[in-house]
Amino acid sequence: MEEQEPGFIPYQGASLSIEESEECTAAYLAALQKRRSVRDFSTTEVPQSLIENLIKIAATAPSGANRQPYTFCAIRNPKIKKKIREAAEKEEFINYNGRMDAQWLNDLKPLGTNHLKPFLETAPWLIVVFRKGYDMEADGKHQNYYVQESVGLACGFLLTAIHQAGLVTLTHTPSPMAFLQKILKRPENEKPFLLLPVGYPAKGAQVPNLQKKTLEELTAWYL
Ligand code: IYR
Repeated sequence: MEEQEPGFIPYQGASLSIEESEECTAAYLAALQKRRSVRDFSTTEVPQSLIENLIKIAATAPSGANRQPYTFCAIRNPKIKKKIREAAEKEEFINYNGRMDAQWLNDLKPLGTNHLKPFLETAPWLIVVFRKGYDMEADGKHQNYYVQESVGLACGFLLTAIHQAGLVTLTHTPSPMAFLQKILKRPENEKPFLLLPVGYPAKGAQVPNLQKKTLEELTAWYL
């Protein structure tokens, strides 16, 4: 039997043949190529148990020193959603009317967005991800590491999980987002990172016809 280091356990990831890996990655690629940011939500309910699984999946992501420097606020309460929509639209109005420069506005044209964000009320759930620069513990502040990277990775896992669950979302960052901290009464060590409406797509939902970069554009090989 192999010697067990104290504090270590055997790695339990799947062991696949090359063929199985090829098949798996091809299937996963085909699935994720269908992922799109959707702004048109159905009001169909999504059970809390599903949201719980999505958050658990997000929390499997690696993080600096495994400190998981985030809080996921899952909001179904219509009054809170309304408050968030009103505050977000206020900021977005300023964004679209002076805060974003001409090039930015031009880059957004294909997306067909404006300051109105009805999805913040129609989507059955909003998940607001907060990043924690530090944790408050009984004996004071405890620092976190690579916070932006760690929270970004968890959000990436969350996005793929949402897609794989047959749900849709949209990475919404109604900058500045400080109002989220106030509305959700989050402590001083939590700063808003990302707002994700989560639900089913509306019947006939449409998305802009965008293309992803090719492998050649994205890759430099060193063989
Ligand atoms: N936050 C605004 C504008 C916006 C900015 C980017 I960068 C996008 O990729 C999409 C939108 C909004 O949500 O409308």
